[in-house]
Amino acid sequence: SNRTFFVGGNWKCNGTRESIKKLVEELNFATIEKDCEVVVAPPYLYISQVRKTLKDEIQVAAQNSWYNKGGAFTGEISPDMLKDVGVKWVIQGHSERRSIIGESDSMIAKKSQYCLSQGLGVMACIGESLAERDANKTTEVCFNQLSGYLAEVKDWKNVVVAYEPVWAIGTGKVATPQQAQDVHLAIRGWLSDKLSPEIAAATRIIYGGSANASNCHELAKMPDIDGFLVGGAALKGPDFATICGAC
Ligand code: G2H
Repeated sequence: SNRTFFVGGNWKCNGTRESIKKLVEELNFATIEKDCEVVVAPPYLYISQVRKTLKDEIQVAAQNSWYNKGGAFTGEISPDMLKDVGVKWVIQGHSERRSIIGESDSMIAKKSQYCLSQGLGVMACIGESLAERDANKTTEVCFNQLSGYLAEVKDWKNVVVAYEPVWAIGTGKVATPQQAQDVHLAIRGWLSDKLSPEIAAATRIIYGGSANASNCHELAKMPDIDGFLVGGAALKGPDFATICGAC
């Protein structure tokens, strides 16, 4: 396809100044393919450290945001602040935030829309649980979550859809290339129906859930898999670089 391969590293709530210094050194040392867009998402606290030390060809993302300008919102970080420290992307709607923190579709959509309105890109996460898959509700669940975004998001140009089946997240149980491809194709069909065939053809749909340096190549061969959102394997520089090279 003519979609630029996209790989995000989601560091989740991991790291120390010292371990992150080492990871940045590994990433700076790695060769990043020219035709791959690479983004890493450190915990908020370490974003500035990473942006100051990481080479420019790797972009920095946040794992969450507040959904408006700053103000009297104790404990929150506004997208305006993220931009101020050089952040270009924000992960929204990760299943850990949906299920553990209790974020709703509408909250996620509002955050996404505000980030987009400020010129930040959004990695819009969706994905079904094991019970939902077993009940043959995979596409229904994904389409419902996409509809949540659609309620607020007007311009999808800076949106990357991240399909992350919950049963594959951090479990070592990766989706098979065909399982992932089937859902990615369905998502592209939904984008075509609800937005336009042009937007569907241009939107990157990336896979997340136990993607690693050994399974990435088979997954990346599938026509509708345009990259990865990587958790555990993104904490190891050489493994992450291998995944970026799978384009
Ligand atoms: C899915 C993924 C990154 P992991 O959450 O977003 O994590 O690769 O550890 O399954």
